[in-house]
Amino acid sequence: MPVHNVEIADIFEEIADLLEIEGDNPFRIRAYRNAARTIRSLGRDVQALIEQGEDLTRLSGIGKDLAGQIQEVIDTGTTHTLRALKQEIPGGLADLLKIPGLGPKRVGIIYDELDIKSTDELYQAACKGRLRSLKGFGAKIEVKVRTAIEAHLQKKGRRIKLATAAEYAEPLIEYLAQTPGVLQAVVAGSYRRCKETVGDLDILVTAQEPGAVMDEFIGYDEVADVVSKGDTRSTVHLRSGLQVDLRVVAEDCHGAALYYFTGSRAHNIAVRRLAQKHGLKINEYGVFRKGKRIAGTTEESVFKAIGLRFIAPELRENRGEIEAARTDSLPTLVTLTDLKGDLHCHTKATDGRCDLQEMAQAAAAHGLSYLAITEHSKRLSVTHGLDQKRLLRQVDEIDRLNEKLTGIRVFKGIEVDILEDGGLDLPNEVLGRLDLVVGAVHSKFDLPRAKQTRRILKAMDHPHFTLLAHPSGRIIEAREAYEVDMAGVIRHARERGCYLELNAHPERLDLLDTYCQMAKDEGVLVAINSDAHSTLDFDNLRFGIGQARRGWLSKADVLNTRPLGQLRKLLKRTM
Ligand code: DGT
Ligand code: CA
Ligand code: CA
Repeated sequence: MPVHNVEIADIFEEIADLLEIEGDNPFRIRAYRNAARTIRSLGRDVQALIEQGEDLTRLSGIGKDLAGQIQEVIDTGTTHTLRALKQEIPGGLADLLKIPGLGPKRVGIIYDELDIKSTDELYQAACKGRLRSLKGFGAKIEVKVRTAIEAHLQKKGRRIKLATAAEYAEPLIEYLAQTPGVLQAVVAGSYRRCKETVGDLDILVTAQEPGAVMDEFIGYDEVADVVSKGDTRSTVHLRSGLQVDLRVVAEDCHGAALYYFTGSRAHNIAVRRLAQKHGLKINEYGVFRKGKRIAGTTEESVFKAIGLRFIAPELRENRGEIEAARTDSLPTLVTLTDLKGDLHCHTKATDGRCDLQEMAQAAAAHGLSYLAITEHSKRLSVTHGLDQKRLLRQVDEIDRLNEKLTGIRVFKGIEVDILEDGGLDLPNEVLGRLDLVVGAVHSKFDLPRAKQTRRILKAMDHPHFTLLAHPSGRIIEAREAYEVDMAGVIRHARERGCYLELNAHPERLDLLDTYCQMAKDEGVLVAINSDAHSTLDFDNLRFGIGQARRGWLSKADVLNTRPLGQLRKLLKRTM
């Protein structure tokens, strides 16, 4: 049975949680968390890598022991470490860690003092006011815990990250496509629109015989339960809990059905209204005039019939795309092959896993002609961030490497911490020797909006500042964006001649789509960067491209679509 990266990452995360409650060695805990993060964000299936004979210890944060545990998960579905921990610690305690305001220390106290072992028990205790008197707690935390649990209870179903959904969708599509009689299998819905998270997978199959496809579908070995099974539509849950909706249509309805099930709902409704104005009816079977079908075999035919240019799926959110399609003013969206380079990555020198040359060659193998090395700066000590001396040593190393390499140019950069007062974590003289300076907020996420905004604007005023990394600071489904006036940040970037990053890491996808649009309107270029920590991470660029397309960006709006010579000029600050 296939084991997915998320499943392995979840196991490591759970081990780390349990170790933390036990008060285990912080380094050991961090090792599990780092490994989980690496695996979660890999562009490829770990299991497939093993089958191809790849050495897992080449991945960021994976040593011999963890590689062995990964193999164990693939072979047995779990690890002995996790089993042992679960015997020691009540299972519900790990869930408590997910509640905002509760770290392992507080969870330990709750368990020791009140014998609370589950979210339910915790909720009851919070409602009765029993938490506030515990050591290290207080009324404020008690309210926070209560409202967090309430919010969690209200949340219907979990959304999953696009990259995680891809891990499930790709093998399933391959499986369905191989079923006899199937002409085509595609994922529609929010997945096709490249939304950063998806609620479920909507799969559309074109086939002559729906019945046979449905039997194959529910027989897929990852299906845990069948919610409904009909002739043309069925719904199942996979083992992970992910819901999959399948529709089977005849070949001549493929376009209309694909269009309908790609959505978004808001887009569909607006288009249907427009069609009605022209005396047309549009549904999942086709476009009709006075009961006569005039289109529906392809999506293109549907658009044509209602007088619209083809709208890329990523734009179908009813945010102006229909009017643009009507007036032929849609942007030509950026594609993966437009990218000429990558301006943000890490090596072994800090928290990356591969050396300079390996990263450069991997970038070249991905068709890139330049790569900026941008290690963390010293303040981010957990990553072994560079101080002045180590950075200058790396600068020399890159100079030597560039003399040797052909086909790829390595730029000297840094991902420098933006300090609380807007200063940068390394002195001017050093930053001035680099090709680019990527500034990033890694601390004090909770500053008030005005202060956070001032901090970032001030960092941009710095003469060597080039690019603002992951501008909102959010981690999808895990950490909210910090409060900041993004419109102000974008305007300031234009005034100062700096750029914004769209970080393609699957957990970030930051710049957000609506801000991409804002940057484009203001004429501020966006750099789509992998933030690679290993040679495999360049695969993540495709998710950055998806997000950029949702943000209406064209090739011209993206900094690193520029060829080397032009890019070099753009990296020079003139303001
Ligand atoms: P999700 O799953 O929450 O990430 O979002 P979607 O957009 O994939 O939504 P989903 O799975 O409920 O439905 C897939 C598509 O099917 C949706 O984007 C548009 C279409 N659709 C579903 N229900 C309706 C409906 O009641 N009216 C219209 N016009 N379209 C619908
Ligand atoms: Ca969906
Ligand atoms: Ca659905």
